[in-house]
Amino acid sequence: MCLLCTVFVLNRCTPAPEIAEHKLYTVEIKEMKFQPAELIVQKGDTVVWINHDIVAHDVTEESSKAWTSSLMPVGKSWSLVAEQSADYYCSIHVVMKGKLVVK
Ligand SMILES: [Cu+2]
Repeated sequence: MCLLCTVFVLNRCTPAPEIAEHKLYTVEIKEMKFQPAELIVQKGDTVVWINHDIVAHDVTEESSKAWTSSLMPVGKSWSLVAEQSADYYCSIHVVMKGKLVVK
């Protein structure tokens, strides 16, 4: 059997794509903004917010405060396993808004 055929046969034994590992996404907080402001992820992926600004912020679900990072001092990060889409904001600086879209 040629090498390519061997690879093909072996690949067929690997797990199905739908149980592939979950991904990790990062949202930077900089200059009073979430960057990127809108993030599209798959359910079960992890999103990490990192405060790279010069003041403290938080990351809070906007409509019902379903989740919050609590106060994130400069240099700190907080993570969430994405379960459903949400609009979020910084409850200290309410003009700071972001969107998480869970597919
Ligand atoms: Cu803020």
